[in-house]
Amino acid sequence: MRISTSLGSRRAFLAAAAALALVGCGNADPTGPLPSPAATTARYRVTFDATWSAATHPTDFPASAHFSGLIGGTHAAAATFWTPGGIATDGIRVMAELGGKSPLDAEVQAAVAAGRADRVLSGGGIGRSPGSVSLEFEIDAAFPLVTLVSMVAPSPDWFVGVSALNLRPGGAWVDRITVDLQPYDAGTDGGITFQSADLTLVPRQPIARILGFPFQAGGTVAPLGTFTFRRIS
Ligand SMILES: [Ca+2]
Repeated sequence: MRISTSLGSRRAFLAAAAALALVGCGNADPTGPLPSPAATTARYRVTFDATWSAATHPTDFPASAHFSGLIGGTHAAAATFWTPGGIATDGIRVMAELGGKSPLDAEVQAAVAAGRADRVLSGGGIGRSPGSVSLEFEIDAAFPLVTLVSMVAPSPDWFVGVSALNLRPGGAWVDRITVDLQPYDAGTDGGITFQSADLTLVPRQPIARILGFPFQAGGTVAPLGTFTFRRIS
C-alpha cells in the first residue's frame, strides 16, 4: 500500500487501518484465526436451517409448520439421551409430542450431576418453517459430544436432531460440520398424520427414522433441514 504524506490521505489510511483492526479482533469473527484444535475448551455456534416446506414435503404439509425450541446438552460417551432403536425417555417423549424442554433438561442436568454431561443446551425454535435459528455454547474436551433435538410441529411425536455428535474427533475440535436432519418417530404416539389426535403407545416402540408417509416424496425422504456447527473460538 502506498502511504501518502498528505493529511487527507493519511486520515483515510488511518481509518482504513482502524477498520481492519476491528475486523481482525474479536473471537466471534468466523474468518479469524481460531485457537489450537487441541484446546481444552471451544465455543460453537450451531445454526438450525429448516428447509421443511410444501415444496420439499408436499404430502399433508401443515399450515402452521414449525419447530420447537432447541434442547439438549454437551456430554461424554457415558451419557445417551436418545438413539435410533432405543426407547424414548420421558424427556424425549414430551419434546417430541409437545415441544416441551422439560423433563429432557432435567435428564441432562441429572447426567451433569453424575459427571456424564457438562451443560444443558437450550435455544429458540423456528416459528414458521422454512426458517433458521442459532445457538452459541461452550464445550469442554472432557464432554465433546452434542445431543440436540427439536419437535417437528404439529406432529404426533416426530422430531429432528443429533445424538452424541462428536465435535472433537481424534482430539481436535472441528471447525465446521453440517448434519442433515431426517425426521424421527419417538415411538410414544401412534398418530400417522401431522394433525392426528393423541394415541398413546403402551409400551413405547423404538425410536425410528420415518421412511414413508407423510414425509416421502418421489420415493425418498428429503431432510427437513440441517444443523451446522461452526467453531467461533
Ligand atoms: Ca409415532
